[in-house]
Amino acid sequence: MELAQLKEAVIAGDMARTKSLTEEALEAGIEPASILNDALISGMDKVGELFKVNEIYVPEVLLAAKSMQNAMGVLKPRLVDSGIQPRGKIVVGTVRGDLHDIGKNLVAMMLEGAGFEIIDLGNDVPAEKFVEAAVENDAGVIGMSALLTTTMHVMKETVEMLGEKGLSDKVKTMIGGAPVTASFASEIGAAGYGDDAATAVDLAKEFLEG
Ligand code: B1M
Repeated sequence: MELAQLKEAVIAGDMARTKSLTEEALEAGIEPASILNDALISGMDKVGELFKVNEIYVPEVLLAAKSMQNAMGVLKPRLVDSGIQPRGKIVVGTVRGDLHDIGKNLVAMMLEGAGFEIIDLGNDVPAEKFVEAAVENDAGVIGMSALLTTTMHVMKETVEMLGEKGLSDKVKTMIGGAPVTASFASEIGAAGYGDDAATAVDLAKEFLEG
């Protein structure tokens, strides 16, 4: 059993094969951490790279992310057993008034694929809920998605609320979604703007790992 085959299965978005190869790898005695890092995460990193340069598109990314999640279902209990720490915690959600969650789900899956622990608040999330969840879970990043120009202001409210509570240094904000821009992010004082899910992963690494 070669981890390279498993990595290829993730990149190809082959859900059934990803799951069965993960089971095989565990049965062959390969360390869960190695399966995670050398096959699954490394496969998703490649997917992120291909996505960034438009060699693959959203449907392929979703399939790869689903495959990764399938494999994580098999791997998670074993990872917990072996005491692997997640890379850091991130609260994600689509802002209040906004029900578009496809992009947010993609970002959440890619972040999970990169080894972060995700607290997904779903959609229609008000500023106070983002802040409360970050405090309760001791998360270092809040990731907000908005697809409507009329809901982007909730991102500003969240950034301001963090500032009022003196949490701006402890909890970084990253924002994204079709109408959101880098200049809007700097205008409202968000720590980062992600044009796509792969950029969101790069930002999270930067925020949580320096
Ligand atoms: Co709606 N919708 N929609 N819609 N919808 C848009 C956004 C719209 C641009 C369509 C249009 O008119 N051309 C328009 C918004 C106009 C505007 O505000 N300027 C619009 C509208 C008007 C509406 C309604 C008001 C329609 C109505 O009822 N009259 C209504 C609003 C409902 C509500 O939210 N309250 C509505 C409803 C819906 C559906 C429910 C039918 C459905 C959503 C289903 C769902 O999400 N579960 C829907 C859809 C599918 C769309 C379009 C067609 C596609 C959105 C999508 O999923 N894209 C959209 C048109 C468009 O964007 N082309 C549209 C794929 C997704 C992977 O991309 O979300 O951009 P995206 O995410 C990307 C990046 O933006 C980035 O990474 C992702 C991957 O690259 N990203 C982040 C996203 N979040 C990020 C967070 C990050 C970092 C990166 O850090 C945390």
